[in-house]
Amino acid sequence: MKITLISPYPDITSFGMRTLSAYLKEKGFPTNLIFLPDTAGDELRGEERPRYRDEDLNKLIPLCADSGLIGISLMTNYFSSAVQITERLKSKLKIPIIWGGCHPTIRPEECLKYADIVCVGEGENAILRLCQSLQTGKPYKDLANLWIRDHGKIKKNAPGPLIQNLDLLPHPDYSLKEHYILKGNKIVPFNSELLKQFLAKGTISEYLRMVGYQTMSSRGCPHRCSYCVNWTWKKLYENERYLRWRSSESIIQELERAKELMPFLDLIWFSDDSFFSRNIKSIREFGEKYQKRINLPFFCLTSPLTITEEKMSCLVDAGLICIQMGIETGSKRIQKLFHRENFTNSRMLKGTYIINRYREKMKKPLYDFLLDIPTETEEDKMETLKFISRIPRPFRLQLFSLVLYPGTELYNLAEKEGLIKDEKKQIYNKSYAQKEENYLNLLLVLFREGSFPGFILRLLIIKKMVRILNSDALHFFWKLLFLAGIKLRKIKHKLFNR
Ligand code: B12
Ligand code: SF4
Repeated sequence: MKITLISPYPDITSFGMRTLSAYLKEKGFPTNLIFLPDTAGDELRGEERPRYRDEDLNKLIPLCADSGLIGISLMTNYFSSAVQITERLKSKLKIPIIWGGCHPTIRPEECLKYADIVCVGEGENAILRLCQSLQTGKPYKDLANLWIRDHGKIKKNAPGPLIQNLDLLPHPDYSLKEHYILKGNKIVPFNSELLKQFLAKGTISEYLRMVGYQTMSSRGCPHRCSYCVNWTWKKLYENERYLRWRSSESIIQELERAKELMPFLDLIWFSDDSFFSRNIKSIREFGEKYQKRINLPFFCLTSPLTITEEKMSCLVDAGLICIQMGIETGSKRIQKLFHRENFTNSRMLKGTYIINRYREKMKKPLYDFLLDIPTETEEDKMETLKFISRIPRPFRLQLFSLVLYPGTELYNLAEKEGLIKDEKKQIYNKSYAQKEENYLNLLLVLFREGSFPGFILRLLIIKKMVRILNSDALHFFWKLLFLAGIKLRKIKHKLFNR
C-alpha cells in the first residue's frame, strides 16, 4: 500500500513529514512526497483567499490515485491550504485523508470537518498502525493518537507514549525517489537542482546567502512561554519526559548522509527550539565530532537562560557562524505575562555580550522581538526600545508581530478578555510580518540592522515626543510610510534577488 504525504509549506524542509516518510519506508510502506509551497501563506494580511489555482490542484489527482492513504501536514497559517487540497482530492478520489502536525494537534475537531482522520501529537507510530490496519482490513477506530469521524460522531483516542529514544527513528527522507513539487503551474519530480534552489530560499539560507540543510537534534523545549504551542503539547504529554535529545552520533550520521546526497550544501541549520539547553558535556562531544566529520559552518538557536561562555566557545570552534536568540520584550510586565520572569533584562543583556565576544568570527546575530502584544502599553514598548539601545552591535533584529495561536495560554487569556473578534483575520490568515503601523514599530524597523548608535534611539523615545508621534492622529502617516517601505523592499528584492 502506497502512502502519499503532502506539505503545503513554502519551506520544503518539513522535518516531521520527511521523518514520517522515512519511518513508513523502513517498515515496508512506499511513500510519495508532494510539496505544494503555498507562497501566499507567508504574505497574508488577514484576508481569506484561495491558496492554489484549481488547475494546479487537479494535477495532484493522478499522483494520489493509487494511494491507500493520503496525509497532509499543517500549521495554523496553512489551514486554508489544507482545506483546499482536501476538498479537491475528495471531489475526485475515495481515499481516506489524515491530517497531522501542529494545528490538528491543537484543534482536532475543527480539522475533522474536512479530514477523515486527525493525528493528535507525535505521528510515527500512529500513522504506521493506521497503515497496517488499512492494509490488512483490520478496524482502526481505537488506535492511539487518532481522532476519527464516525457516523456523525467523533472517536477520540488518547495519545500513545512519546518516542523517548529519538535515535531509533530513521533520518528524514531526502531520497528524491517519488518526491514531487509544484513549480510554476506544474507538479514536477524533485531533483537535485531543484532541491538546491529551494534549500537556498530558506529564511536562514537567504540571510546568510548559503545553501542550508535544516534539521532538528531534539524534540521539545525546556521553557513554557505563554504565547507558544509547546504549552499545549506539554499538557498533552503531562506525565512524560517531553524534552528529548538525539545523540551526537545520530546527528552526525544524518549530516554525513546529507552531505553525500547534497554535495552543494554549505551550511547546516539546526532549528531546535534551544540547541544550547544541551549540557556542556554533550556540546563538547558534538563539537568535536562535528568539526572532524562535517566541517561546515552551522547556525543554531539559543536562549538567554542556556547560553554560557563555555558552550559558545566550544560551538564557535566547531563552526558556529550565526546564532539566533529570543529576547521578545524588554518590559518586566510583559516578561511576566509571557512566563519569562527569569529572562531578566540583565540576563538577556549578558547573553548578547557573550555572543558579541565572537563578532570577529561570526555573522551578525539575530535577536527575536515580539510586537503588537495585546495589553502592551506605550511604556512597555519604550522599555523594549531602551533595551535594544543597550545591545552591543553588530546585530539584526527579527521583528515578529505576535500571532495568538490557538492552544497557547495567551490565546486563552485574550479570548477571555474578548480580544479575539475574528480568528480567521487575526490568527489563521495573519502573518508574523504584518506589523501595526505606528511610530514605535517604525523605530524598531529603522534600528533593525543595528546601524545607528543606541543614544539616537534613546533620544527618539523621549516621553513627550513619543506621546505626540505615537498618537492616533498620526496613524495614517505611519501607515503610508510602512506601505512605502514594503514597496521599496519588494523592488529591492526583485532587483538584487534578496
Ligand atoms: C523548524 C520550524 C520551522 C522552519 C521549517 C518549517 C518547515 N516548513 O519545514 C521554518 C523556520 C521555515 C519555520 C517557519 C514557520 N513556522 Co515554524 N517551526 C519550526 C519548529 C521549530 C520545528 C518543526 C519541526 O520540524 N518539528 C519536529 C517534527 C518532528 O515535529 P512536527 O513537525 O510537529 O511533526 C510531528 C507531528 O506533528 C506529526 N505530524 C506532522 N505532520 C504530520 C502529517 C501527518 C499526515 C501525520 C499523521 C502526522 C504529522 O508527526 C510528526 C512526527 O512525530 C516548530 C516548533 C516545534 N518545536 O515543533 C515551529 C512551528 C511549527 N512554526 C510555527 C510557525 C507559526 C511558523 C510560521 C508560520 C511563522 C513563523 N513564526 O515563523 C513559518 C511558516 C512556515 C514556512 N514558511 O514553511 C509554529 C506553528 C504554530 C501553529 N499553531 O501553527 C511552531 C509550532 C512554533 C511555535 N512555537 O509556535 N518553522
Ligand atoms: S523558548 Fe521558544 S520554543 Fe520554547 S517555549 Fe519559549 S517560545 Fe516556545
